[in-house]
Amino acid sequence: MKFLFFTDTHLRSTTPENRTDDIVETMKEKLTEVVQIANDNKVSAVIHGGDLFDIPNPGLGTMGDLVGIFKGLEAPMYIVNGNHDIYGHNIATLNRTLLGFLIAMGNITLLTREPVYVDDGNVRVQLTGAGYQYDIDDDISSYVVSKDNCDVAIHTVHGMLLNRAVFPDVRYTLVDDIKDKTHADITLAGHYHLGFDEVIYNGKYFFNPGSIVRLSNHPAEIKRMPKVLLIDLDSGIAYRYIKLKCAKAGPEVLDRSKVEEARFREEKRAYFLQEIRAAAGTRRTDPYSILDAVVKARQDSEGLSKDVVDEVKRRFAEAEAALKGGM
Ligand SMILES: [Mn+2]
Repeated sequence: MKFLFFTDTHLRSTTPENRTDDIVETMKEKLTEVVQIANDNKVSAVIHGGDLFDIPNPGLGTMGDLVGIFKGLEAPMYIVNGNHDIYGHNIATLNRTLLGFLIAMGNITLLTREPVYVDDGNVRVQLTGAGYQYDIDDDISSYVVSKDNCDVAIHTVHGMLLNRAVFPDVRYTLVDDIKDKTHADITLAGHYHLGFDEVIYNGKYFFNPGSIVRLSNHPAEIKRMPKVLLIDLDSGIAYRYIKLKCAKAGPEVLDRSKVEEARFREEKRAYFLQEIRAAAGTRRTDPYSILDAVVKARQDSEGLSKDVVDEVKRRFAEAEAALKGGM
């Protein structure tokens, strides 16, 4: 029985400044190739590691064209939500997002701690998952699952799982922290776009093949080629990475000359304001408690300093004024 894993597609309608291609066309090609790989290998299920979308509610026209490509899949698709799929890093908002809508419609199945079983009569596989939530890396609980009534347990998470400590300022979880605790035979992670080389420990496997789209022009992203992971469970655990043939070399699609710190900050600010507006739209009565929740989520996940928080609050006041103006 085979499974295909890919992650962090960040489907979006607009091309980031630092990319020289048309990202929607590029994504169509990539998703088409992923569907082809899944069908050619006759996988039993496709698993997405989260951040299917770049924002919780992207434009339906473009997204219809992109998500529609998954109709070509001959196997069911499973997913965990990423931080970009939800509002304010809060999993409780999932039902208000496009991903939540697709799950409600039955197009994609959300993986949770409640196991789903895939059984071909030869191998019985348990699937569980933990989507992104602002406190996911506060402790290891989201990464640890039990294994019941199956041959192989696969657990999928969207969190900062790393094979070694690379970030001083960001919360993360190391494979070393969970490898003795989890009973999953295979742990699949999304979130960290660069991915890491698989870790194999006492018959347990830990993977993050990296995002299939290179959104930043970080030097490591320019070198990296997007890939998916094919897992074969017919006799033991075998796997191989498949590089996407349609993916162009980094220097062809990523433009270093447009590295502009200010522009990056502007994108982050626009994204933040969008979250505020969306939250204010449904809980209009108390925007400041929404602000506090969003800021706290960001503080927890990104370790924001007080200066940054104060600046956020100042900009919130501006945004609120704009909202009252009917923007
Ligand atoms: Mn992501």
